[in-house]
Amino acid sequence: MSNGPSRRTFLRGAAAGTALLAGTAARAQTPDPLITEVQPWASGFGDPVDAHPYGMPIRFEDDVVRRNVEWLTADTISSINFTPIHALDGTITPQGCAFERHHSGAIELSKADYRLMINGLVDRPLVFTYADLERFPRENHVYFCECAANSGMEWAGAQLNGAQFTHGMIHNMEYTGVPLRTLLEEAGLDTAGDLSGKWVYVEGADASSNGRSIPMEKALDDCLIAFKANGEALRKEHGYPVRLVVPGWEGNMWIKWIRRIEVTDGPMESREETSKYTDVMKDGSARKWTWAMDAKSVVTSPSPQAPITHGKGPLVISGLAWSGRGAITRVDVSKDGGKTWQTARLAKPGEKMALTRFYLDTEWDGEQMLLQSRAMDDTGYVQPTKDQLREVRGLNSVYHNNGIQTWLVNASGEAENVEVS
Ligand SMILES: Nc1nc2c(c(=O)[nH]1)N[C@H]1C(S)=C(S)[C@@H](COP(=O)(O)O)O[C@H]1N2
Ligand SMILES: [Mo]
Repeated sequence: MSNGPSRRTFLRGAAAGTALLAGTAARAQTPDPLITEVQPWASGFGDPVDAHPYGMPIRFEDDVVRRNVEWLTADTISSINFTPIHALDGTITPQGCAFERHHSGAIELSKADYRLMINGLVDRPLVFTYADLERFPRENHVYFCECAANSGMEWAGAQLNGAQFTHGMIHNMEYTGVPLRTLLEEAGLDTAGDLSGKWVYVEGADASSNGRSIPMEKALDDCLIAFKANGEALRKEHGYPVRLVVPGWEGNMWIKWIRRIEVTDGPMESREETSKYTDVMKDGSARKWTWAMDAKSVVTSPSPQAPITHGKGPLVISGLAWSGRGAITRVDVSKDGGKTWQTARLAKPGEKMALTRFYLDTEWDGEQMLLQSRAMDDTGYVQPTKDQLREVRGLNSVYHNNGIQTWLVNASGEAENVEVS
């Protein structure tokens, strides 16, 4: 966690009013018009307060947007786009740039038309309106949602050139909602009784329905029927007006536009949990359930879409780490492809099943780097290398790739997706 002597020099330099970084603007001999001349923004009025009833990012941030990869899916209806994680900081993902994954497009469903049914093995099958849901005690929690296919294109080798594309099927929001447990109890489920072998089957109101089975233990533990994210209503694309939040578990189970919860005697074995979202292993067999997302991390800057542009000297290396099994306790960063490691600084102590921001405040001597990050969680789990994963999983997997990512940063500060073995 030590920043070394150069960081102190840097701060002393700042206090003395000299250039922060070697050789640039502050040392220029010619006067800087941005300092010496009155600028247009200081000689007229800005926008009135009612110019933007709902604010959008300033136009200079136009490139901080979701992007899709055209060849990945046949069309943009059953498709995916990616969060611009290379351009964000902190941990909360603004809804407007949080990745989307739909199997039959994002539907428009109003609060007035919204209904949620609980049926199956309950004493009192119930149908809730949106207004009904608002009358149950609410909770707030920050959780990440990661699609099981995140990094799925990288199994056979480095493929997509950017953290947005290799790791951007993730978002992290503060959800407001009612515990699923509360609603199941309202429907008369005896949560103190013997529920062994019981499951819930959850489905959405869209044409795909995206039905999934969830074991009762998880359903009663921490699942949320959520209607707000980051303080405001969910966006249409994230399931407005109500979605299911399944902390730490693969994004596919986070049913959007949730319309029905059936208590069952066993898993439904739906399409989304049989032909999809299962893992092909090295020997060709398929592993049935892989729900929790194992600990993972990625350096978001520098990275292919966020090169170093400032030359030698102080460099902030930053990234994200998360674990579906608990809280991140430590992240190490390597500049030499995993030969040596330094422990990064966590911006805040890791929170359970939420993104953790890490920083390595360092010096760059202009040398080539093979940048990696390695996450550890409070179960003692250490993020594996891609080769360690492949020993178990082979090359034909799609989902659940949490291997260590490598960026080759060259002498001009540009970065590229590579692999080391
Ligand atoms: N009803 C419904 N729920 C759904 C989906 C869907 O297509 N329909 N896609 C799932 C998948 S595969 C993922 S990864 C997450 C993505 O959530 P997001 O669109 O908010 O990022 O929603 C899940 N819930
Ligand atoms: Mo997904």
